[in-house]
Parts: sequence; structure tokens; C-alpha cells
Amino acid sequence: WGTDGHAITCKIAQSRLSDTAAAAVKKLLPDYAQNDLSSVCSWADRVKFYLKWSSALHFADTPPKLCTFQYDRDCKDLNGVKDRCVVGAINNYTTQLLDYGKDTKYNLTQALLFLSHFMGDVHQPLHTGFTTDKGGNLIDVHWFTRKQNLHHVWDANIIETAEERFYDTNIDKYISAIQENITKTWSDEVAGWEACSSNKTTCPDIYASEGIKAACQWAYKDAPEDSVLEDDYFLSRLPIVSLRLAEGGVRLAATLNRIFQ
Ligand code: DCM
Ligand code: DCM
Ligand code: DCM
Ligand code: ZN
Ligand code: ZN
Repeated sequence: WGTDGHAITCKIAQSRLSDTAAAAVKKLLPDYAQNDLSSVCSWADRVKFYLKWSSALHFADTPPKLCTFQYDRDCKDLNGVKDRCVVGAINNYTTQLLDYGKDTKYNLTQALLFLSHFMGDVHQPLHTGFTTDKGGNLIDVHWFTRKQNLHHVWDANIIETAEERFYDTNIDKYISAIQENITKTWSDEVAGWEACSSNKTTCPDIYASEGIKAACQWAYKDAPEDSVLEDDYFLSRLPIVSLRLAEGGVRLAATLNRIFQ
């Protein structure tokens, strides 16, 4: 996601933290964040240019057309490096944060900022897109009249167009609308989003598997090279974007609540 997508997931997440998790997050956040997780939710994007090893941790590309994610195939030993994808990164930073309150070799402030960012990214369907088109980056389209690539449409354009058209260009109004959906439209599903198999602290394999399925069903569908994407595409995909932002926020909170319980 772009800065708005990340700010949205982190705002939703911080509003759902238990008292214990909220206190730990407050302690770990840098002072300049003023206890606002969303203000540093895009930190991982600003540092990838000099922390070069981190740039591969924002996504988990999958083989074309299969529409499945498999850790051993898509993350485990990529180019001879272990866990080099967003799913591995979520597992690793979750494990680091479990050291909270102990003597640790890890920088837990960085671990919190990375985990909060990558939990958003794993929910962007094209961050689990195909290796062959770099998650849609190599697919040139038009977003209404503007030249764009399909990855950027999903990172930013759908969200920005929605904010302009429906929410007075006000991100807080869009966040409120998603929060209302969480408590009403999706209320029966939230416990399922939060759940994690066999006492695990976080379940990013599930989040990535859903992601590539959504990429095949919604992002790639009817969006080939040189297509013009306008109202038909925008209005049918916006509910998917809102759902993925909601799931990312709910699961970041659930993961942090399990880490710091
Ligand atoms: N890595 C990490 N935290 C660090 C350093 C590295 O999570 N402080 C991850 C990024 C790569 C893997 O470890 O997935 C190997 O990194 P490197 O390229 O530095 O060997
Ligand atoms: N950071 C950290 N430990 C440090 C320095 C920085 O964990 N010694 C993290 C927390 C800060 C971020 O990195 O939010 C640095 O942010 P910036 O690049 O905006 O200074
Ligand atoms: N990206 C991706 N898959 C790739 C390469 C990049 O999902 N194989 C993502 C990471 C960024 C965006 O696409 O969100 C743009 O990448 P970059 O800044 O590396 O061009
Ligand atoms: Zn992206
Ligand atoms: Zn990212």
C-alpha cells in the first residue's frame, strides 16, 4: 500500500489493542510518533533505499496463474536466502517482539514498525502477485485518463479516488466508514480473521493465500496491459480494498494482543 493504506491499517489496529498491548506499543514507539502508530506505519518504505535487504520483505510473489501461496516454494529459500518475503518477515518480527520485557539483542522499536507495515502489505492483493509481472508493476494501464501501472492502482489510486469521491478527501472519514463496516457488515467474520491455527501468534500464510486469490479474482481480472480502468473497475474493486484494509488492521491488533498478552 501507499501511505494512506498503511495509515488506515495502523489506525484501525491501534484502536483495537488490549490495555497491555497498548502500553507496550506506547513504550516502543519513538517519541516523535506521539503514541500514534499510524504516523510511522510507512517508515519501512522510507528506509528500504538504504536498508537494502529490507526491500524484498514487502511482498511475496507467486508463480503465474496458480493463484496459490506456498511458503516453501515462494519464500523459504528464495535465491538461496531464507525467509526473504513478507510472510517470513511477519514471522521473524513477531518472534523478535516476543522478547519484549526480556534482555534482547533485537531492536524492538524497529521490529514493531516493520511488523505493522508488513501486516498491511501482505493484505494488498498484488503484494502476493505473479513473479512474471512483479506483482502488476510491469502491467501498464490507464487509471481513468492517467497512465499508471496496475500495482500502483492497488497501492494508491483506488484508495485516493474513493477518498476524493466519497469522503471529502478526508482519510479519517474513510477510516470511520471501514470501522463501521467492521462492527456491522463484517461483524460475524471478525473472529475468523483474528483466529490463528494451533496456538500460533500470527498466521501470515493464510493472509498471503487469501491475497493471491483476491489478486486473481479481482486485481488481474479484466485489467490486461493497455486496458483503461474506470468506474466499472473502481466501483467493483473498492469493496475488496476496504475489506483487505479492515482485515489487515484487525489482524495487526490481534497479533500484537497475542504478542503482549
Ligand atoms: N533480516 C532481518 N533483520 C535484520 C537483518 C536481516 O529480518 N536486521 C532479514 C532480511 C533477509 C534475511 O534476514 O530476509 C537475510 O538478510 P541479509 O540480506 O542481511 O543477509
Ligand atoms: N530506530 C530505532 N533505533 C534507533 C534509531 C531509529 O529503532 N537507534 C527506529 C525508530 C525510528 C526509526 O528507526 O522510528 C528512525 O526513523 P527516522 O528514519 O525517521 O529517523
Ligand atoms: N513489488 C512487488 N513485487 C515485486 C516488486 C515490487 O509487489 N516483484 C512492490 C513493492 C512496492 C511496489 O511493488 O510496493 C513498487 O516496487 P519498487 O519500489 O521496488 O518499484
Ligand atoms: Zn506496493
Ligand atoms: Zn511496503
